[in-house]
Amino acid sequence: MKRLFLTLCLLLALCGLDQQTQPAPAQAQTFEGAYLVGAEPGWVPGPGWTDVTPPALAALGLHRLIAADAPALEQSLASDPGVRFSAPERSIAALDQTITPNDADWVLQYGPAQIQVPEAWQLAAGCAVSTLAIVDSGVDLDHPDLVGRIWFNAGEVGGGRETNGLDDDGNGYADDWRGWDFSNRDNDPDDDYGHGTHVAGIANASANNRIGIAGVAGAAWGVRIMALKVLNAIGMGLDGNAAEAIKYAVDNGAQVINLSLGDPLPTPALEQALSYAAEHGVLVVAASGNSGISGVYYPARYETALAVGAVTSDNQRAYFSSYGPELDLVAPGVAIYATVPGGGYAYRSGTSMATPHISGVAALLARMPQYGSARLMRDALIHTARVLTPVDNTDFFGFGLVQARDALDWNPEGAPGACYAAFLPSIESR
Ligand SMILES: [Ca+2]
Ligand SMILES: [Ca+2]
Ligand SMILES: [Ca+2]
Ligand SMILES: [Ca+2]
Repeated sequence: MKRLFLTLCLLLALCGLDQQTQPAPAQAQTFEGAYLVGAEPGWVPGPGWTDVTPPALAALGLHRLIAADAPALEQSLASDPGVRFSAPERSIAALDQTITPNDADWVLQYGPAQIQVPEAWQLAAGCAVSTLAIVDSGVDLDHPDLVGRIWFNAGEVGGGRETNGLDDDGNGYADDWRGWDFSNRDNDPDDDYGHGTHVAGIANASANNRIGIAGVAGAAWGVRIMALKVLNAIGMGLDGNAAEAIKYAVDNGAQVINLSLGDPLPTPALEQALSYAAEHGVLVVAASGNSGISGVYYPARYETALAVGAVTSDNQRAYFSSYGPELDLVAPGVAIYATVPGGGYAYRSGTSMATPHISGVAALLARMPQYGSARLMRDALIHTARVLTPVDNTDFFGFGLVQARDALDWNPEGAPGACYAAFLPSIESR
């Protein structure tokens, strides 16, 4: 039998570039409790009111009035013949559908805003659950920004089933209550290398929990990471194990699979596994490679994968991003700040980091009934991408930069956007 045990090279990660900074917001002057009055020319307010009208408002025939006990004085305005109307000054809100999460390090994250993620969160509240499989070096399951975003296997949880040595749900794996380690053949897919934890955080770290970062899908209730370890403590693995992990993900309910790994050579085992995923409606999102030259890596290169390249914060191709006609989309992948094992955070760069920006959006799509298949998710992502193609560089950018909000809003079948009405109750202003 022909041996197909190719070694998968990790699409790694240069790190530690410059930190991004943002100016502090200006302190606004407030007029809470003020009244706005429209009055005849030459009108002056009665006793008890202080007129704080700026010239531009006065030119509109308006007065801004404040008083220590304004409600008690309101009647005097209503009965004043020189007053055409009066009303308490009201608050108005921006209508750009942007949510600013309260995570401490949000200011260090340029990626989500670059691909419309805050706008998308308003569309993606309240929907069904979805599961995103991270086939990688494992995940730090105890990381404070990931705990609560991890998938558990209901058939292996409770009553001691986690540790009884039995395959309680009959899926072929004993005690696989929180994913599986295909690299060491055990039930603990913890991350001893650090790559998978970073990828998982980009896609789905808890948003709006005040700490660390906000993952792309991290503000949406019910998005879970299935931790499947196939890369070992030095970031290497076997394509047979990765194929097995993909089969596991499909069979155990994942709708989206993130593959931030690959190799320049074809891998028929992964091609077969990707076909299995496609047949079952599961979307596979894969990194294009970090060679910096033409030639998309496998398995991203297969038609059954959505191949993802990396761009900078200026939407330029990252110098390392492998390109070619098979490239489908691009996403931010340079100096990405995200979770690392041990509860920390770090910067990393790579097409590995671009890929979970898109698998995270796909995990949001997967929760909406109108995107119930890999084909529809793929079409939504591709047809709404922002074209980044000056002249004829489609090989660099594929269909362009993923746009989370537009993808969620694409709605190809004309079915109702079932999740629009529900706003995210966990989001609060800073
Ligand atoms: Ca089992
Ligand atoms: Ca068990
Ligand atoms: Ca293990
Ligand atoms: Ca967070």
